[in-house]
Order: sequence, then structure tokens, then C-alpha cells
Amino acid sequence: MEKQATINLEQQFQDRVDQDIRIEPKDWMPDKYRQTLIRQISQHAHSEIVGMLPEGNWITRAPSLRRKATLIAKVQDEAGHGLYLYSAAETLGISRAEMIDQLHTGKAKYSSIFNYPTLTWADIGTIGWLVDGAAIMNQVPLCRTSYGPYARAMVRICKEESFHQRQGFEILLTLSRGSEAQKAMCQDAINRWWWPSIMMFGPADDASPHTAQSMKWKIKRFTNDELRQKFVDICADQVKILGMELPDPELKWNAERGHYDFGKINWEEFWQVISGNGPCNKERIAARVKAHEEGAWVREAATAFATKRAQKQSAAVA
Ligand code: FAQ
Repeated sequence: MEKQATINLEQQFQDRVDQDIRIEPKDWMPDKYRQTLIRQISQHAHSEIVGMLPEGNWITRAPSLRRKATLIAKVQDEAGHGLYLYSAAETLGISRAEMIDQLHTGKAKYSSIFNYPTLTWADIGTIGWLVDGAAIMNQVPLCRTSYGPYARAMVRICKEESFHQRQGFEILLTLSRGSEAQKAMCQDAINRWWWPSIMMFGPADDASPHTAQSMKWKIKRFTNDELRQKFVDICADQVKILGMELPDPELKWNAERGHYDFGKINWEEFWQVISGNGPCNKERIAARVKAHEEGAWVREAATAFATKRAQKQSAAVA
């Protein structure tokens, strides 16, 4: 009897998803749908927060006041994205403290891309162009994801990511029209960031354990490989404007497919990075844990203030 009731609820849920009716926090949802969303949204939030570190590294060394102001604004935007996303995940019944703990203990992942170092100023331009570019490609479809709070958070995030992408491309355009040393710096950064950027879309579809179910629930609107191909197609044309090259000898327009063919991705590197063995994984987590510990007094003060205010309000009502 109880089993039949659950089957009916699951059918009604799937019908709503199929009709593109948004799922909201108080609606019934299968537990696995809830868990998948908590996993994806919290990992997305962690990526935004950890993603502040490689760029934050260049705030003090940005080459002009204008570049510094823009970079500060961008890094602050990433903090905001993390906050909207943590709030969206909280509507599914997990607390912020639990999510942060999962990040710090290595239970929750964050995007592989943020485990690579930012060695030169050109890396900041390349992150904007390629990393924010890949993020937008993945996130615009998430504005239509089936879970309401996640979809709504993504609208503003995507607008801001577009600005980030443009500022990155403009940094590279400036370098690509500069001295020979600046051009070389630009090409070197593209060489180092290209392959990690196309890994951001996740494993190939036939090695992705979550894609099929997430597509059925319309959490994901495109598969990892579909989005990766769209991104390669766009970048293969944009790099020509920079007069630079993508570091892939097999990159070639395929008229029959209507897409660029591209070389083999080093999946071994991807799996190593996401299991904690990338160039900067330990450094990134250590920086987050330190910031969290050093911020304990702020959380304590905010809690004490909220308690005091609540006591004052209840005294006024009485
Ligand atoms: N890195 O079966 P799938 C940004 C994991 S935000 C690390 O394909 P799914 C903004 C995956 O979690 C960038 N892990 O999984 C910014 C799963 O492991 P699990 C972040 C990855 O969820 C710009 C396993 O592999 N964006 O850049 C990665 O269906 C500049 C199997 O994978 C989002 O999070 C990876 N790249 O698809 C900030 C977008 N790929 O959880 C600062 C939302 C896969 O079972 C500066 N997320 N894994 O232990 C998504 O769209 C999806 O979660 C995917 C993965 C597409 C990332």
C-alpha cells in the first residue's frame, strides 16, 4: 500500500518535470532528487568560493588601478554566487555548516579547474575567457533547471559571469596586441588552461554516472559532452581574434558533423585532480579552513547580535 503511494507520487513528480513545471522546496520530491541537487548545488557553491583563491592571488599585482578595481569586483561577485547557491541548497534541508564541513573534510568536491596555479597576469585573462566562458556554457541551461531556487539563482549569476568573460577576453586582447613578451605570455597561459578548461564539463558521457538520471529529472538540460563540444566550437573561432592558437594539433573543422573535432582529453589527469591530487588541492583547502577558523569570531558576534535583537523584540511584544 505504502509502496504504491510512493510510486504514484514519483509518477506525479515526473509528470510535473516533463511538463516543465518547476519543483519548489515544499513540494514532494524523491529523496534521490533532493540528494542529487544538494550534491550539485553545494559543489557548485564550493567552486565559486574556492574559485576566488587563484584570482585573489593577483589582486595586489594587477597591472593598473582599473585592472585592480575590475578584478576585485569580479572576485566579490564569485563570493556572492557562492552565497546564493548555499542559500538555494539550504532550501533542500541541509545546513550551511554541514556543507562547509563537507568541503573542508574532502567529502564534497569543487571544480577541478581551481586546483591549477595562476602563474602570470595572462592567467587572469585566460580564466575570464576560458573558465568563466565554460562556466557560462554550463550554467545558462541551469537557468531552466527543474528546481526553482537553483534556476532563479542562476539568472543573476549568468549575467555576472558574462561580464567576467568579457573582462578576461579584453585582458587577453590587450596582451595579444602588445610586445613580443606579452604575446608569449598570452599564448603560454592559453596553453596551460585550455585542457583543464574543457575538463570542467565533467567526464565523457559514457563515464558519467549521474548524467542520465539528471537529464530525466531536467536538472541537467545537456550532457557533459554536448556542452563541451559547444564550448570548443566557440573558442576555436574566438582564439583567431586573439591571433593565438589552442594547444591541440587535432583541432579541425569537420564539415560533415558541423563541429570542430578535437584531440583526446587526458582523463587520468582529470580523475587525479578531482580525487585530491592536483597541483594546488591541498593549498586550496588549507586556505579555506584557515579563513573559516579566522572568521569564527564574526559568526559568534553575528549570532550574539541576532540573539540580543530577538530578545529585545520579544520583550517589546510582551
Ligand atoms: N570538477 O556524473 P558526473 C565557476 C565529479 S563554477 C570536479 O558528470 P554531474 C565560476 C562529479 O561531481 C564551476 N568534479 O556528475 C567561476 C561527480 O562526483 P560525485 C563549477 C567533477 O554532477 C569562474 C563525478 O565527477 N560549476 O567556474 C567535475 O552530473 C571563475 C561524476 O561526474 C558547477 O558546479 C569537475 N569539473 O555533472 C568561479 C556547475 N566534473 O559528486 C571563479 C554545476 C564532474 O559523484 C572563477 N554543476 N565531477 O562525487 C554541474 O553542472 C555538474 O555537477 C557537472 C558534473 C557538469 C560539473
